[in-house]
Amino acid sequence: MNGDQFSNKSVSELLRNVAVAYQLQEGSDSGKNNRFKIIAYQKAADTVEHLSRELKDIWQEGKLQKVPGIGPGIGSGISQLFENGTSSHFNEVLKGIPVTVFLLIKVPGIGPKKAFRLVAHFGLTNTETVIEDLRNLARSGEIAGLEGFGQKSQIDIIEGLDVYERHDRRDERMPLSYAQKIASEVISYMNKLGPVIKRIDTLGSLRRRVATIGDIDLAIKVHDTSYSKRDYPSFRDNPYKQIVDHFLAYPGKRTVEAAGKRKASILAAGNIRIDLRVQDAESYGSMLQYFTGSKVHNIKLREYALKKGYSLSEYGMKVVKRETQNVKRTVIPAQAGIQSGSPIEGKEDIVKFKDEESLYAFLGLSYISPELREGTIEIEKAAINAVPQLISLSDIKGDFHMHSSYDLKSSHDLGLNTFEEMTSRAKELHYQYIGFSEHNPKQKGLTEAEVVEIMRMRKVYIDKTMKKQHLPYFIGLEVDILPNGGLALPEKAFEYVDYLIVSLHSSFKMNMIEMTKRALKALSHPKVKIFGHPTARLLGKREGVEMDWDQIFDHVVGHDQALEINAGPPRLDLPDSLVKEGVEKGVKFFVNTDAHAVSHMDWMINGVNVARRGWLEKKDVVNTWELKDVRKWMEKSY
Ligand code: DGT
Ligand code: CA
Ligand code: CA
Ligand code: ZN
Repeated sequence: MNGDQFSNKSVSELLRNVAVAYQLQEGSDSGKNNRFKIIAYQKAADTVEHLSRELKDIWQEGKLQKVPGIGPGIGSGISQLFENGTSSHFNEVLKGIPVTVFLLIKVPGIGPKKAFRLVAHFGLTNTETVIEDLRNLARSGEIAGLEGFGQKSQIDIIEGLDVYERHDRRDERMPLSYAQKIASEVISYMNKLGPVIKRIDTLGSLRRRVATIGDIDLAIKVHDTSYSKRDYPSFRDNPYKQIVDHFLAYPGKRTVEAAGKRKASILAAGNIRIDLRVQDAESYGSMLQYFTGSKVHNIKLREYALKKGYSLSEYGMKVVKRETQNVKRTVIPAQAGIQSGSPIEGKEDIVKFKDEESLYAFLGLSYISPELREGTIEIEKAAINAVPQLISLSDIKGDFHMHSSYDLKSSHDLGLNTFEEMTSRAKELHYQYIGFSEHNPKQKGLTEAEVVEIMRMRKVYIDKTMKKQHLPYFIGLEVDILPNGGLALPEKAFEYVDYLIVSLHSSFKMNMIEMTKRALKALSHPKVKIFGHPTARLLGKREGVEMDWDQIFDHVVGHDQALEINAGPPRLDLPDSLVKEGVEKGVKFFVNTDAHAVSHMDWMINGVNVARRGWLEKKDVVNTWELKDVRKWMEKSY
């Protein structure tokens, strides 16, 4: 028995486990009427976890019953525990559930029932290794075969384990795409509440589309309460409470961190924090703006507003100087098309905003997309109506980094799907052209002549296959950059491709000068049009290489070459900050997925998010251009 056993944290953990045990009984005879017990134990666990005093001290004073949420049943179990070091009351419920079940449910995406089935089926009873054991099973494909699990569920488990390992255990940030997935689940759950919710938006880093996310922030606009009761008599008096209560009952919730009248925070599995704020329609714009951040943007915006005589808060703007009344009167009518979101003057001289457009317009600024709100020069640009027209997913007309299953004896991995399968997905995505870029044939074991022949045959095959497909295509190839900057492809093979992507796949540890020289040498071949995933970073696993980016920018600008924004979640490379630096120097970009399967072609949105955070417009991204312009650009060589 260790002393920690009686800490608030241990007791709340135990109560949570009892709730899980009741959840596992649901659906069986003994599990009837368990709902109330589950909720009661979860509530008690939340209370105990956040008590400001030790529960044991309270018990010793005989005041256990005074703790809210601890009724006679749970109370007697806790008394037993403190008295005897164990509680027959709780043990009875927990009987027969392997301890590893309670470890597995900490992994996002694995609920009690799934955890129990995995433990039972695979005999996962070693508490030391259960996480590692599950990962190995998932990686070796054994989970997909289990009834009720399948391929998708197996991928979810691998992702969930990754987030558990990095976000929960090591306190690292989680990938945007994962945070977005969790947020979407919460949003669709919240929307079940019906018309009391008018809309839901993300806030914070999630809304700004930062590549990695600390916690998830959500905003809810409550339906206009003044007429909601008339139109929807079923509405309760307090829609805020209704929304917050519904949020606190989210099935994916593990613990409640905080609950207020118009806001609440919960933790989901994997230690993923979700913050929710509820606001009424007339002030929604201010709230959205304030909690979207970033902090630096908000500081700068506040300073900007102050100069115009307003003090900015999450509720609206207050006039701080008399003479600024004039500004207000002249600014509003001058902004065309903002009537719907026009500010409303409140009683206390506070100007409220229904939406962000009217808020920025009120300050004489054009709308600033959340992706730009990092406190660089966005406010200055908005003041002169010069914010960029950011690209969006629908602007993408093709993907130039795709690996098919065509076997050209490459030393890296092939894709899973055929040219036809990838083409057919491209058509569904309304692409107007595509480019194939398998890895180059390996150098060891093949003669130059053999490599050239492989490349010739591939071209013949692609031309023949694509003739029937009616989608314009480019024949590319992803070529390794050798440590000395040479390309892993014989010169004679170059005539069988339209373009080359050059990428770093080895020898990452080089000093900046050497690495820059190496990259510049690789980029010196006229068939090279794209520098693939330029920093070669792997998120959470490998830092990007050191490079003199200014030299790279200058080179590609001068030679009609482009840098890739690799949209694959493991990479997201170039990172947004370098994209922004590059575009300021006139660099062109491709947003590509590096798909090794048809399903990866949906990664494009990740790259578009990076592009938007890097201030890119259509003119900067080659694969948003018309086919004829892409062709012209591809054929340019120096
Ligand atoms: P994250 O969660 O680390 O990925 O980054 P953010 O930007 O989402 O930061 P978070 O969740 O702490 O706060 C959300 C936004 O709310 C943040 O960008 C700025 C804004 N904000 C304004 N005032 C405050 C404040 O007093 N406290 C916090 N936490 N946020 C504030
Ligand atoms: Ca956040
Ligand atoms: Ca937050
Ligand atoms: Zn690739």
